[in-house]
Amino acid sequence: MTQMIATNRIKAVIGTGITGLSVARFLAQQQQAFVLLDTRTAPPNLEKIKAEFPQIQLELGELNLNTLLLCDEIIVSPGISVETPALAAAKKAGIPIVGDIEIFVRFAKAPIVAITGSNAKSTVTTLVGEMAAHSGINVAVGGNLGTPALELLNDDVELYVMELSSFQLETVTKLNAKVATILNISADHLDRYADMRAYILAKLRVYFGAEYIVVNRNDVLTHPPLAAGVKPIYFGGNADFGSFGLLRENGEDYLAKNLTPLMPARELKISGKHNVDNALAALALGNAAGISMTAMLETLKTFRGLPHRCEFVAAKNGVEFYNDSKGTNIGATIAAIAGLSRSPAKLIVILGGEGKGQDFTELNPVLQNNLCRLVLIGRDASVIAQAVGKLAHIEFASSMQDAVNKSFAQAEPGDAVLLSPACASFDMFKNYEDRGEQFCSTVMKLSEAS
Ligand code: UMA
Ligand code: ADP
Repeated sequence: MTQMIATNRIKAVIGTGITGLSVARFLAQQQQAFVLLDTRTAPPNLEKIKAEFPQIQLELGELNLNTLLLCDEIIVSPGISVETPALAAAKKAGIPIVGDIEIFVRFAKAPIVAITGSNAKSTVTTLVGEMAAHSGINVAVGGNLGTPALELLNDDVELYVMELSSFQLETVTKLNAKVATILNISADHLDRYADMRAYILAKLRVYFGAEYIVVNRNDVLTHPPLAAGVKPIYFGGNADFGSFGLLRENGEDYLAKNLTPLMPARELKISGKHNVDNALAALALGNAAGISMTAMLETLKTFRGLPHRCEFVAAKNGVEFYNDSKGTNIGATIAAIAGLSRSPAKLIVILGGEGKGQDFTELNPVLQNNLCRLVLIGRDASVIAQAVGKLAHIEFASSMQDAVNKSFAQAEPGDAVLLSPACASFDMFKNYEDRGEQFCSTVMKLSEAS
């Protein structure tokens, strides 16, 4: 510390996860002095940090306000709230608190496509990234998607496509994106935010300083209250001027820009109506970012989506199985049910896990409008049953194998089985990938009647 105080400009980096490590590496490259803190006593990456930065002052456990007060800027990882008492006190004392995204914006030389929302971020970010790459643009894709922002910085990059979480946006002052979007808003992370208002305000920061903004026509919460002179581009709903929407011509639905058909919706390889919205959002973002329309449409005709997001698994005895294990909140599950429902055939939905205190009565309208049967798993199965019990035929299952078997037993040809839990997975599985993989492997083992 003494040595660093001599520089008179010290940064505090909070968190030793993948963001904190990327910030530490970036600061070291800049020859910028820093201290590293993590509230955990046994945080990740300790060995790496000690090997790469042997001189660094590392403080573990409760954040020490005195250390923070010696710094000229605090760079927090997204997983730690700026409301943490020591951080709030440091802020009150006038020390600026930023995140890795703010630092990234200071150094990024290429335009940024900034994508947030409660759901669909990873899908749309990947799609826009693939569209840009297909059109020959040297594109860097990351953020909340996995590769931390500072690891993407490179002077050769021509376009950054960034997935941003509300946690990352909280500490952004001005993103100055070429184009920014909030894809949709539904309840999530209410264990971190005081209420929905605080969550939405964090998301709205994505628009600060944007040249273009893309908003969801059917979700007013994605519209900035005062668009400060920026004309929004809409996606979703019926095609109209100034929008990317659906146009019906000769009995066929087309993805359209303004009132010009671009491609038939049936040529999309991603399933469900919500993925039509995702395709339209990607087109709107890509168009504003200057990606060639031909390349974007070609990408849409081959992009099969990410694993565990309404992914078609197999058909057994005429029953289709879909894995939407990434459906970890009610909003995602509502979209999956609405997108895959096939009345008069049935949709059997495997639902449940750790409910994160969500209000499952919000599922009632979508269950009422679609012919659904539920197979409930996990810790909060009975909470869900209580909330939706009057509206759906319900069975309980003790494992993924049991859930798949019980679903298959009640399915008839033409029906579909959807794993979309609306819950976190940690009560029964390692993570959402493990849950989805167990679903897929059980489905593949189902024997078909001859
Ligand atoms: N933590 C502490 N004390 C600390 C610092 C962190 O307890 O001092 C805890 C956090 O509460 C959290 C965990 O450590 O439980 C990880 O937090 P982190 O900020 O160190 O996370 P990183 O490893 O840097 O990963 C983060 C994102 N994680 C979070 O926002 C929690 C990753 O998104 C992201 O891919 C990565 O940066 C690169 O940008 C993950 C995520 O779950 C996928 N995001 C949430 C979501 O998508 O819903 C927002
Ligand atoms: P995120 O990165 O925001 O979590 P993903 O693309 O990983 O988004 O998808 C997460 C979940 O949201 C999946 O279950 C997926 O089926 C669902 N989903 C995808 N698109 C939409 C949409 N437009 N509206 C609501 N839910 C969606």
